[in-house]
Amino acid sequence: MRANSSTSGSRPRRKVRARTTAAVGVSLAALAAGATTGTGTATAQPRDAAPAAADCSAAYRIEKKLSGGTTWRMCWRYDGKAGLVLEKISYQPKGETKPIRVLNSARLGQIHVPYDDGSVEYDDLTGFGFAQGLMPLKATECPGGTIKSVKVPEAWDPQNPNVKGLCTTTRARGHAYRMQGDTANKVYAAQGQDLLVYTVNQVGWYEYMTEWRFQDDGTVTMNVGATGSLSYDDYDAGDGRGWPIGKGDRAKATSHSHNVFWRLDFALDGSTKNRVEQYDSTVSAPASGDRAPRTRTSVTKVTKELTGDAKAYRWWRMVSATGKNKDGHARSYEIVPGVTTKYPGRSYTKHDLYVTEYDKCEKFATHNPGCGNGHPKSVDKWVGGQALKHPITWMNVGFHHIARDEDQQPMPVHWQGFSIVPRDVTAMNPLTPSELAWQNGHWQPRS
Ligand SMILES: [Cu+2]
Repeated sequence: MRANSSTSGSRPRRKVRARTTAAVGVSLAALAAGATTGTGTATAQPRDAAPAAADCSAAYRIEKKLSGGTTWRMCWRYDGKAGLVLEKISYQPKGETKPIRVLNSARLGQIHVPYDDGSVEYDDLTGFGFAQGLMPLKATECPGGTIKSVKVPEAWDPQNPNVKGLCTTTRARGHAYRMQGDTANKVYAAQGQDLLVYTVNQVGWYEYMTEWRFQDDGTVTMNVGATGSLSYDDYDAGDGRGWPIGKGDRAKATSHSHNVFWRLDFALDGSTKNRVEQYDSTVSAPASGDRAPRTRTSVTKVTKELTGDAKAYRWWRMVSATGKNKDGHARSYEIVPGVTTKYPGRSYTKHDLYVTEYDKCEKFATHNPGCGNGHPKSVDKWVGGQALKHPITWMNVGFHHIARDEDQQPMPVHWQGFSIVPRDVTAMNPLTPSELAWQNGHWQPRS
């Protein structure tokens, strides 16, 4: 089924196009915090499965040992609405004898696109064929990597449901660390390397790149990049406030928002019973006798479903129910929000983070189609005071797109996203060189 634009009445903006048509596009350039860029490449070939990871068949397995000695393993599948879904994601830095499970499942939860003039809004995943718009990638679009064939459910062309559209590759990240040693001629330095997993999905005039970046230091960054082309049908700026694109002042591109949701199902050390904590710090003026202001950090245990708002000096972490690192500290992953413009126009986009108790029918943050009658359709309504035994993390990252002349043509990729960063998953930097492995805690210099 092709994108259904009937909901926009006489002004369809989700233009239906043949899959062979190349799309072009525009978007503001603003790299989301946490995204690291790099240009280096290396081969990412499927390796022989370790027995521990062999819970999906070879065709659906992604496994890569990165140059720093870290191995990421996961399974993938392709959902008829969510598109790429990564499952059973584990991280094994050098020095760990077995993979450490991080996530049970990681996927998009919605791309919500409301237009500023109030004429229309889109739920791209659940309503406009995001998954069916999977684009085939050429080898040059997956440099140094492997492109897997994806069978698209409910493909628009049922005779040809297979699309070579899933790229796995590696990319250089630049310095992982640098440290001057005790002697002037000894420098400890390493270049980081990331595993990248991505697809491109066309929705109307836009193409969305869904990128998952698994770093050799344990960080995972998920980004959606909007590219393709500004919507041809959206140069009317019905509110008179769009941005003029092209000569003079006639063709005003209508401004709009892209509100992207991710759904993460953590399973640290293999258990979904993760604990949620929120940290807040307050800074107070110097007390008499102090030379500087004081900062106090406090933790709030989040035991019930949460509606969270990012702000300075606030962060959250998911804590393992069972696992500790070699220092005896509970393993956890910190949630690091990216740059966002929170859209206040809908109840579900009013907050940055939602943590809900697992319910198997709750798959999409808005316009959720899977639950029965009477069950609310959006994530904000699922936060209802239930105790968290199996918390599901929903992150909302918004971008207000006021088009600019540079958005044509094609539209430069605009990224939005966030990261999860290991906190005490290993006892030291997972990339620590062996000569420094003894320098843990309040160590004494050796003479
Ligand atoms: Cu846009």
